[in-house]
Amino acid sequence: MKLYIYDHCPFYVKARMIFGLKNLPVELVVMLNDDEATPKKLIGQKMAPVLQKDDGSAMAESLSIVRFIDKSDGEPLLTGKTNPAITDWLRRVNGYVNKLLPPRIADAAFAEFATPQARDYFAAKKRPLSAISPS
Ligand SMILES: N[C@@H](CCC(=O)N[C@@H](CS)C(=O)NCC(=O)O)C(=O)O
Repeated sequence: MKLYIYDHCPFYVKARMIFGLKNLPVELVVMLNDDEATPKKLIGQKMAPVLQKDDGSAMAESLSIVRFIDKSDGEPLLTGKTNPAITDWLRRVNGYVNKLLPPRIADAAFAEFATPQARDYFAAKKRPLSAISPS
């Protein structure tokens, strides 16, 4: 199986963890950030992570990927209750993390930014509207 990813993406980390937890092999494919064709071909939209199964079919949504892989051997590990305190914490943190992280990610050495065009694509997409000067 292949997991198409952006290394900076927290949803990728979520999807990746279940493979580690179950000690299952997966091939990681880092897409260039400006590569719209690959994810659109796989799932019809520009988004990661994407799981490509051995039969060639593709699946989006990190939580769906986690659930699919967890059940794939008939021995699911994620059977406990979810913790509402973590849900609350994520809701609070999401309020500011999306403002703090993108400018730092845009400067970091991730493989999805291997070309200047890919880095510029990310920076342009994440630039806050307030930083765009009127013309
Ligand atoms: N609900 C999705 C969200 C995935 C998502 O938003 N991924 C971001 C990267 S962290 C993305 O692909 N954004 C579009 C883009 O970067 O062009 C999931 O859980 O997998």
